[in-house]
Amino acid sequence: MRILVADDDAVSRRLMEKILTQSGYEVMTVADGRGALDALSHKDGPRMALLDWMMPGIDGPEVCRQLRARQEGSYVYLTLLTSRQDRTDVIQGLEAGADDYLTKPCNSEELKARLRTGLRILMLEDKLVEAREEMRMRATHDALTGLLNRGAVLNFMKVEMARCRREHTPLSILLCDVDHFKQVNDVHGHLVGDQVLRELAHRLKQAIRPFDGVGRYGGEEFVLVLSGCGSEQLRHRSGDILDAVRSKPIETSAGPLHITVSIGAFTMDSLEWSGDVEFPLGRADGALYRAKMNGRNCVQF
Ligand code: GH3
Ligand code: MG
Ligand code: MG
Ligand code: MG
Repeated sequence: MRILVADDDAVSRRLMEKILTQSGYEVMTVADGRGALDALSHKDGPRMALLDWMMPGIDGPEVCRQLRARQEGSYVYLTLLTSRQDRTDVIQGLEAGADDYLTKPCNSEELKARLRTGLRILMLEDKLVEAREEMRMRATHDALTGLLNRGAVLNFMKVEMARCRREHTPLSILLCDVDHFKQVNDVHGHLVGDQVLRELAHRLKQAIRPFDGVGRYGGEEFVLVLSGCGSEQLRHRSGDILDAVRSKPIETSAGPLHITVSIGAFTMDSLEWSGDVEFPLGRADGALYRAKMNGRNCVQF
């Protein structure tokens, strides 16, 4: 674990460095609050810091205050070091955002024990961040395919529609439905059906650009949002998507399966449409119906 020591007194700095290095910490030292803020604001900066209270310029509590005010970055465990023993100071320090404080000269065993507490808190903090991220992923992604789920892709579509309207650029949406998918399930079973959906999702994701969106709309239906894609471009791009699916069979535990999709596409070139997603989805759905009627494995606009 890396730790930052900020102290304007060179002797204190060296003493701390010695104690901490002996306990296995990788120590970084700075002589003032500005240096501490710079080091701790860095993306890969230390996650623990011992901050002298009194330093010229920015003092220890002010470092705490400024660090806590920032929105980004990982949590840093902050310990203030003070030679003062006044209780109001301690309260001030903690209110400024310090996690702990120690009075100088400090006992090296106490220092180590308190830093171990800090390490435990950082571990809990990391677990919390991880759990929060996983919850966010689960709320917005489909468990089977890993694509955006219905709610999230419709939300993406709404945001893109607003942006394209603002910037006067076109936007295309595609509804993509697997042809005769029920047969895959009926003949080979649901697990094989699931394998097909997963690979299909992968191919669709590969076929779009990083700033486009793709999500699972329902069962074996996907929705793609192609930002900046007008009707001319859409002809090529939707053909590419058909090809991405059908160009080679999908490997499953029941052997390779030749899968095709039908696509209903709709482009919003005009600025006249209202902002809701229902209208373009309805139009794409109508086009998808025509694609199915037309014999499947094709795009209709
Ligand atoms: P069409 O070409 O007209 O679209 O025919 P289809 O058989 O694909 O259409 P239909 O709507 O009759 O069947 C869709 C099937 O997709 C039925 C449903 O059991 C299956 N399905 C939906 N979600 C999943 C899933 O998550 N896994 C699997 N294996 N099958 C699913
Ligand atoms: Mg000092
Ligand atoms: Mg369907
Ligand atoms: Mg289908």
